[in-house]
Amino acid sequence: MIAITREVSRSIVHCELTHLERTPIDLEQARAQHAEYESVLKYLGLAILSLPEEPSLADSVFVEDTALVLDECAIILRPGADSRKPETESIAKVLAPYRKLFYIEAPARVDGGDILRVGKQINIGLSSRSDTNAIEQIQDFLQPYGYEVHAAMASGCLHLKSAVTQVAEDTLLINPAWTDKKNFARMKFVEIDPSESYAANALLIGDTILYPKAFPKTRMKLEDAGIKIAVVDADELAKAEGALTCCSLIFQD
Ligand code: CIR
Repeated sequence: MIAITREVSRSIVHCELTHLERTPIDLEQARAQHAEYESVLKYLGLAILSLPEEPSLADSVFVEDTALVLDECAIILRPGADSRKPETESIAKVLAPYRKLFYIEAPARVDGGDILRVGKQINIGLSSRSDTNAIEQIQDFLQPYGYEVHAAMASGCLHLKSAVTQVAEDTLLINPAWTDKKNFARMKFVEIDPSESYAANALLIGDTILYPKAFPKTRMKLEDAGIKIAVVDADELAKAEGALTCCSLIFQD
């Protein structure tokens, strides 16, 4: 398995913010935490394809928003924020040797953070960054490969994956205030602790999740559910509204 990552941009202080107030971000600390994230991925057996910094693209560390990579193909997305649209060009070049590429055409918009794949089910959040035009294009691209593509409600948060992520083959971690369990038939759920609103974003690799240090109460619930956890400190990029799934694109080489 390969994980594409990208060094934190020196312009991260100018990142897009939707639900958070701007607070100072320590670049060195953000880079150190990002390096720790890459080491944990490496420890879990992934090969890291680490891309150089994009000095003028503030949010470019959040590579997840630029593409959807599946076993059969990859879709180059069209991020909802204008400042982020140029991020896709270099990612398309990196993915081209590995996958047949499809491209979301303007004016459709979709961020990878809104796309939750569970097996052959692709759930896409209708957030402020993603629209139904993009969902229709993704449906057309993926129908020949047997994927079912559905819209899912997400409100009060930046992306669908701020509200729900997969933590085991049959289990989702969910913040029910931001999305509805009814979107996800046949799955079991672990609910976040209500005092930890941002706790629903975990990154599943094999049978282990990477999980932020910042949410100990929800972590206890995950441990009680028998989930294996590798804890990482992700506080600095959380100030840019980034979580753990956002910082990589993971696929089978
Ligand atoms: C943005 O607003 O686009 C960035 N500051 C954060 C993006 C986080 N990405 C993600 O959750 N997939």
